[in-house]
Amino acid sequence: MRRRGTAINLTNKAVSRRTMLAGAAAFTFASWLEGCRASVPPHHAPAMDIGGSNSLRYHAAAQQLLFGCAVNAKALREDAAYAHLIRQQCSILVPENCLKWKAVEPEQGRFRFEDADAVVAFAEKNKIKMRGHTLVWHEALPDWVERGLTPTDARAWMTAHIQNVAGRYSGRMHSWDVVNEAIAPRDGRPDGLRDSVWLRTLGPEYIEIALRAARAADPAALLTYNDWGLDDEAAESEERRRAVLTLMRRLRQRNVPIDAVGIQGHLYVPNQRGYGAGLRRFLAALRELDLQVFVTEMDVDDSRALTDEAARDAAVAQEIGAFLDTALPDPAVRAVLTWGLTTHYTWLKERYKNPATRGLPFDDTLQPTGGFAAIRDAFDRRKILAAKPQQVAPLTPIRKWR
Ligand code: 9MR
Repeated sequence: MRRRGTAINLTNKAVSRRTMLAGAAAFTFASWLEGCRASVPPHHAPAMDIGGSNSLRYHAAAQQLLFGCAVNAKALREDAAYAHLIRQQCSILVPENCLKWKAVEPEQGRFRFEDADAVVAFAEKNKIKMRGHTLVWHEALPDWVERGLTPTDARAWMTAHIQNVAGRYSGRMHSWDVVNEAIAPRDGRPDGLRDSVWLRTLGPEYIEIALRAARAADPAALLTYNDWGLDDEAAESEERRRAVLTLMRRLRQRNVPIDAVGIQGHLYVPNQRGYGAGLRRFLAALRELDLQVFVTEMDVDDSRALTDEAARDAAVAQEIGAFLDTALPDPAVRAVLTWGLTTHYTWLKERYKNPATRGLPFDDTLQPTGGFAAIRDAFDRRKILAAKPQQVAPLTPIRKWR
């Protein structure tokens, strides 16, 4: 995303394009390169000013929001430019993979905390908040869990896992994705719950067991239910929202600790469905249940946008703008995280066989994309609704828990 006449941030000082061109003859390319190396980490320096008061974290904070991203632990260790960008842009981080069960407890009782410890230490050193992701999910499970689950073991193993993992970072996490992706109306259950290994072994109560264990392990963390497919106006998204609300109401009725819902926000283009009343009603209903909302994993699959870079940028920007403009006015929304910061490290490339993706705020060379500008502009446009009770769509009748 290049704008005419914007500043070029080469040495952490803003230098106008004209000044740079005028001075270009006065020094050699080699001396210029040397100067850049001394002041900024490798990769290209951004072509627009994105630091300090121009950063996403700053624009988010002005609207009482946190901005952050999923972080790749290995890249954080090895790529100084990436680490620099994270420090500059983020007020909250979530490890993309290293706190998943398979990564953190590959064998029963043997924990690997090195990567997560390093991410948490980085965050604390830089005064960045941390989210944990994720304690109970049907994916990223080690073989020993999948192989051996009996109802007795499942309960004991899940509780021990949560005690060990959430307990290790107790008091240091802003929030935890305690249960991830438990809704799947397509599986045909009346309560909309996914027919997962946890549900089959423990019944719907597994969600409650996990949340209670998480509260005991880390009483300060905001306990979050996190899911995808909750954003647009498609009929299936509305069905998924309804199932989440039904679950949240049951949890409240049963006094189960729950503080927040994570709307993942994996968007795609082109998407004719748009964002509107369904999402707004969902947010209002969550707020009335006294739940906070985090946009936890926003990115845009642009694999079907078979066009050039500028057209992809425009499509991604439009989609992000439309989604955030619908979500951000609700005061329940407290944070926006993207699933990755730069397309240099993203699951989108592999998953959608799309090496040219522009679906994150920064591209492969750490230049801001159309998505960067769209997020920042959407933050600037935020007008928080007065938190008065809203007209909420009737919910699916509450069924018996078991
Ligand atoms: O981006 C993650 C990818 O690297 C992993 O291989 C995958 C399986 O663990 O999970 C991806 O992240 C997912 C997240 O944990 C939950 N919501 C969907 C994300 C994208 O698939």
